[in-house]
Amino acid sequence: MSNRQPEQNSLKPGKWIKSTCKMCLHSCNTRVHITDEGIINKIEGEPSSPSNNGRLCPKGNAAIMRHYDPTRFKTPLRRTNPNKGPGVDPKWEPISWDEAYDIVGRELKRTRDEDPRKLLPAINNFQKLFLWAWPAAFGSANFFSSVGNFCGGGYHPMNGFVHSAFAAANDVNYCNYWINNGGGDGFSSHLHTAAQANHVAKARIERNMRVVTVEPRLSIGGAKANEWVPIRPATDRQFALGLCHVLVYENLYDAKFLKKDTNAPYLVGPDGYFVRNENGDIYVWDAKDNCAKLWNDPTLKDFALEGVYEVNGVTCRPAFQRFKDILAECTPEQMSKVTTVPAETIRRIAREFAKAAQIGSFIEIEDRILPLRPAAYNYYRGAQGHKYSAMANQSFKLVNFLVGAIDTPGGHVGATLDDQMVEIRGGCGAITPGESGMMHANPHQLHPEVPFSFPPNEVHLMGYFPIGVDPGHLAQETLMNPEKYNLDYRPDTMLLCHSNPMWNISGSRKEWYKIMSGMRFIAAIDILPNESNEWADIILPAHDLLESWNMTMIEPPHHEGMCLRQPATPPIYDTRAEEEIFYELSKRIGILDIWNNILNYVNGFHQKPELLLEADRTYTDREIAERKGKLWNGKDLDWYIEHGHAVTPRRPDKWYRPWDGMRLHFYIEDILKARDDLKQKMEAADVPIRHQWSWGDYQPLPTPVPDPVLLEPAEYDMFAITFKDIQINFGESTSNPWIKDITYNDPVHTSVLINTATAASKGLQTGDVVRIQSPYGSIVARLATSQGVHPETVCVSNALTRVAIQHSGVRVGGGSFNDLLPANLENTDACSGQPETVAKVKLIKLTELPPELLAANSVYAGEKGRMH
Ligand SMILES: Nc1nc2c(c(=O)[nH]1)N[C@H]1C(S)=C(S)[C@@H](COP(=O)(O)OP(=O)(O)OC[C@H]3O[C@@H](n4cnc5c(=O)[nH]c(N)nc54)[C@H](O)[C@@H]3O)O[C@H]1N2
Ligand SMILES: Nc1nc2c(c(=O)[nH]1)N[C@H]1C(S)=C(S)[C@@H](COP(=O)(O)OP(=O)(O)OC[C@H]3O[C@@H](n4cnc5c(=O)[nH]c(N)nc54)[C@H](O)[C@@H]3O)O[C@H]1N2
Ligand code: SF4
Ligand SMILES: [Mo]
Repeated sequence: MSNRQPEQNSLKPGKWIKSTCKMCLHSCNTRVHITDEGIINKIEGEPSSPSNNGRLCPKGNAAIMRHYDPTRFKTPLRRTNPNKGPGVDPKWEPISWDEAYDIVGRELKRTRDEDPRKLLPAINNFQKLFLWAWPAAFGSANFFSSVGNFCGGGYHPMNGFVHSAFAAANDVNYCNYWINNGGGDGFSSHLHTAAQANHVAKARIERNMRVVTVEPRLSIGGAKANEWVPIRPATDRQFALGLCHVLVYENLYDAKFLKKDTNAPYLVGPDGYFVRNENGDIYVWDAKDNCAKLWNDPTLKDFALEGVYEVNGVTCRPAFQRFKDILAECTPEQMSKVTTVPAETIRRIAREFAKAAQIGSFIEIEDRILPLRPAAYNYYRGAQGHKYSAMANQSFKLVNFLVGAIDTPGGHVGATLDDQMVEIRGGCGAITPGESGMMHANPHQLHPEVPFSFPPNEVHLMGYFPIGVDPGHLAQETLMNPEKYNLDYRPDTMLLCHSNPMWNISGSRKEWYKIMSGMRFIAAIDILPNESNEWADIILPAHDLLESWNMTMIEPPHHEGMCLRQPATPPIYDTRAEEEIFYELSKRIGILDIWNNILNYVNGFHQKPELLLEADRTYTDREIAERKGKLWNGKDLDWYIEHGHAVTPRRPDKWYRPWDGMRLHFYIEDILKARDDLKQKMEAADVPIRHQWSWGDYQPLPTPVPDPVLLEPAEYDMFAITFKDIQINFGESTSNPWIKDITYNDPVHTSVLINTATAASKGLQTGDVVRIQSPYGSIVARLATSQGVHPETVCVSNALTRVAIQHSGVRVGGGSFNDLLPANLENTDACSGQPETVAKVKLIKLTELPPELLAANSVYAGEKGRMH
């Protein structure tokens, strides 16, 4: 099956070129057929790629329809309508590039001269991570987006702590028992979907790998799983702690691994810090000699994991015992009350998982004898996107820790963001030794820590999140209450590139619109109209993926190597490459040298002097791409043009236990250090907001404390959740005719789904129109019922969440899902910056669709009175 070769099924004569998809942030290798007339008429998966193996998802094929989308931005545009608002026609007027650059360069320079912090940037192209660094060259550490934070606020720092990696995934090569908790991995979304779906399917066919999907909704992954476990939203941490309880209290854990490869035996004092000698070395307890010893004492006979001891007058216990104490309150029965998952199911899954993990087994791979642990707990956005996100992430990791399945064949394995950066730069993702035998923890996977400042330099308060991912949504909180946060400046300029914050950030649209209205100047680099760039003063139109150059690292987990994007046609409109636009703006603002310097650093070019960018020159997308390719394997662009990619299976030494000989952080003392360091800085600067800071969010081990969303008033008796799907990229690709065709004929994407019995108990039925009301906002939708939904859940597809914009192809839904979510401190993890992404809601039946939803481009258009 995997050897199937794509066939030339195009009738017209032409040629194939090799390239890389970017209809989502992943990077499937493609081949593109271009007719002799220069028309792109087919895109297929590139068969030589071991990653996606000649396969694509529906979005990949549909890139053609976006390329030829008549609504694409075709020239630079200037707004002529001074009135701005959602859905308000900017009355664009085409202008020349010279004029556009003059205006944007002048306005950005003015802002920078006044105060660079006045710039709110939203630059989100995942295949060109180096562009994310441009605001640093400008002098602004603001971040006006939710990218990386809505999905991975706690996820990325926790992967940094545990694996020194950006992400993580189960090892499909050996795993036999795959728990999928709130993530579409291998089925519909997350890490390299189209590739991973193929590998997961093969593992199931060839090895009978069992898949257990834990989700409030019968997702694609749930429907295809061996077992679907419906769970109450925002209670995944409690489910994982229930599993941990069983693994620990039934002695189903890998004691050898915990003693030898983790800090689980390290002794912790009552303040949560490790007990150290005067040199800072950490104590453990020798269970044989019954005395305290330093962690590296050569006479150590057996590391105690349990017990309470006294060392130098301090009462202490091993980190493992601390966790066991927490777990005493996490019996399956107790966790069942929170999660609604039956206690016997939690118990059974824990036992099955431990059995499948084959604790004590080994496998030889490339002359290394490695522990084999073919069972792993995988999770993502849905499971971790909650207030106590750092704790949630750690609880999922601990399920893997307990059976020894961290970075082992078959287990849960760290995935780096870009191997190029890891190897060359020695930066994020690098594995280096830390103190007392532990691996150095590396929570900063996207950019270096933003220094603390008071008054705060960043409107999203990044300096107050020493181990978090930029909480862009907090800009609403601070800009609406600037005195409370002592903001000593007001941003008035926005630069958007490949980002749609008016769609992607949580919080009230009304408030966001006020913030947008307050901008003196907005420029947007984009290819299509969206909810955010319709507020722009100037549009700088970019090439699309079929007419530009790029070089990007293949998405993890199982492969590595660079992927080339090359133009299939010359640009069909008067557009420019993003690289060129940023260079031209840098030149005009006077930061060209800083920008080249930063590019050298973030791309690792300084490692090979011949690749270094000169300070006073501009470079094309092609030149940057060529350098990145050379840095990886020394091959020039011609080689990549011929081969398309340098993708190979991931080297096992990078993939399995790259930290061998160091101990992993089972217990994360660094979180307490970060808390106390921040506390001390806030005290010293007398930051008033410190009294409202949720210091309790910083925990070295997870607890079962309920997330605030669970404590909303009882009248909000259901949970609204949102989700991605294989054919849609956020809500974005729903303007594409091929995608629309498969999306808007599927009740999952034309109506919100609730459980059949719940509907009956509320006197609701399929076809009814409801207002979905949270304590923070509301949306309107048509209902459909299904047994594949947890009884308390309302499922809102991203395809229903677009709001009125200047793109005739976008079908609007009944409002922005993110209006239902709070953008406040109470619902943001003070440790990681993660916002809550589910909302408590109540359903209010309406007698008919509001008139605006009967408009021609609404999902519901023409559906008045229609029943599904
Ligand atoms: N096809 C496709 N692939 C993508 C993307 C895309 O838009 N489309 N986006 C990319 C990006 S940036 C990201 S961050 C990843 C995201 O990848 P995922 O994490 O897989 O994406 P989501 O669909 O947001 O969330 C996963 C699931 O969580 C469920 N869910 C919601 N709330 C809860 C909850 O409280 N508990 C549990 N257990 N489940 C819950 C939803 O039903 C959903 O099916 O995907 C990446 N890949
Ligand atoms: N309700 C809800 N909100 C969410 C999510 C959700 O699932 N539901 N997911 C969250 C997550 S995980 C993330 S990461 C964010 C994502 O949020 P965004 O990054 O804003 O999402 P996208 O829609 O992928 O991209 C934004 C815009 O990029 C433009 N674009 C596309 N291709 C190109 C290109 O080649 N060049 C340029 N210059 N522009 C291009 C398109 O106009 C698109 O509207 O949203 C978050 N917010
Ligand atoms: S998963 Fe689909 S859209 Fe994303 S890169 Fe692969 S083929 Fe393209
Ligand atoms: Mo994301």
